[in-house]
This record gives sequence, C-alpha cells and structure tokens, in this order.
Amino acid sequence: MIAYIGLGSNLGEREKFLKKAQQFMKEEGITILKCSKIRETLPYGYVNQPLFLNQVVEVETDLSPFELLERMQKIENMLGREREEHWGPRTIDLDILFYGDEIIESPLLIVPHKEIQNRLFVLEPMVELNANCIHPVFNVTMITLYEQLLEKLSKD
Ligand code: A4P
Ligand code: MG
Repeated sequence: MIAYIGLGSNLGEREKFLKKAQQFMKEEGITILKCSKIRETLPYGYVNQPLFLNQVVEVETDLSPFELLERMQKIENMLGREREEHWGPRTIDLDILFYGDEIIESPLLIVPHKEIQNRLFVLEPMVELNANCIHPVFNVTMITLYEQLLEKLSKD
C-alpha cells in the first residue's frame, strides 16, 4: 500500500530528527519512495513554541494501518518524544496522512489525518509529491485543497 507520512520537529537538532526517523522507517521495512523538501514553518495551533521543520514522505508498506501507527509511535519514542503538551514542542511527530484511499475512524487512528485541509505545511509538500492525489473524504485533489486553504487564509 502507498501511504503518506507527515514529519515535524521543533526541538533540538530538527533536521537530524527528520533524517533519523526516515532511517528507522527503512529499518521497520517501510520503503521510502519520495521525499518532499524540508520546510521551516510557523507553529500552528499552540503558537507560542519554536519554529517547525516539516516534510512529507511517500512510502510503500505491507503493514496494516494500525501496524504502521504502532511503528510510527515506536520511532517517536526512540527519538525521545515527550508526550506532554498537546500540539506542543516535540523532537519528532509522525502523522499518517493517507493510507491508500482508505477511510479509518477509530479512537486510535483517524485516516486521512483530520487536519490536512487546514495545514499549509502538509498541503504544500503533498502538492509537490502528488498534486492529483484525491482526498477520499472530500473527493478533491491536493491542489484543490491547497488552493481552497490559500483562499481561506487570504480572507482571515
Ligand atoms: N492518531 C489518530 N490519527 C492519527 C494519525 N492519522 N496519525 C492518534 C498519527 N496519529 C494519529 O497523537 C495523539 C494520538 O493521535 C495518537 O496517540 C494516535 O493514536 P500524538 O502525536 O501523541 O499527539 P499530538 O501530535 O500532540 O496531537 P495531534 O492531534 O496528533 O497533533 P498533530 O496533528 O500531530 O499536530 N505546526 C507546524 N508548523 N508543524 C507541525 O508539524 N504539528 C502539530 C501537532 C501542531 N502544530 C504544528 C505541527
Ligand atoms: Mg501527531
């Protein structure tokens, strides 16, 4: 299955954490097919925290969505993430953005990630990697979601 993982880091050696996370993914049998550019972004949500580095990777995996989540959490833990503040600073945050075109709504896992449409730091790299990828809930492409968000932000 093709999946997209969003990576974010805003503590310590941010670029190193992005690289390490990808190295660990490979060790877990996850094949990285494409990587977006790394972008420095303003914190979204809880704004009083350091700037993030964000990136999205396209991966191929035989893992189920829940196995993939478990591996992402294992990698977050290995990279020393302290789970304290919701939306607060973190060495690495790994979100499953898409898992093929599957829609999953369980207490543990929501796919597509519920904030994709609100986040430029996800939509810009998604457009870069696969502009015509269709969001299975909204039934529109990444480029459309990106343009809609720009439009919305320009009115705020
Ligand atoms: N969970 C549910 N769905 C998913 C999914 N698709 N991928 C559950 C990963 N996890 C998912 O996550 C809390 C729980 O979400 C997990 O236990 C899992 O079962 P967490 O990573 O422990 O907590 P969190 O990251 O603090 O909260 P959350 O809601 O995941 O926040 P986000 O969406 O990850 O946002 N600003 C910028 N510029 N860049 C960023 O990367 N990131 C965040 C965190 C906020 N602001 C940011 C950035
Ligand atoms: Mg998260």
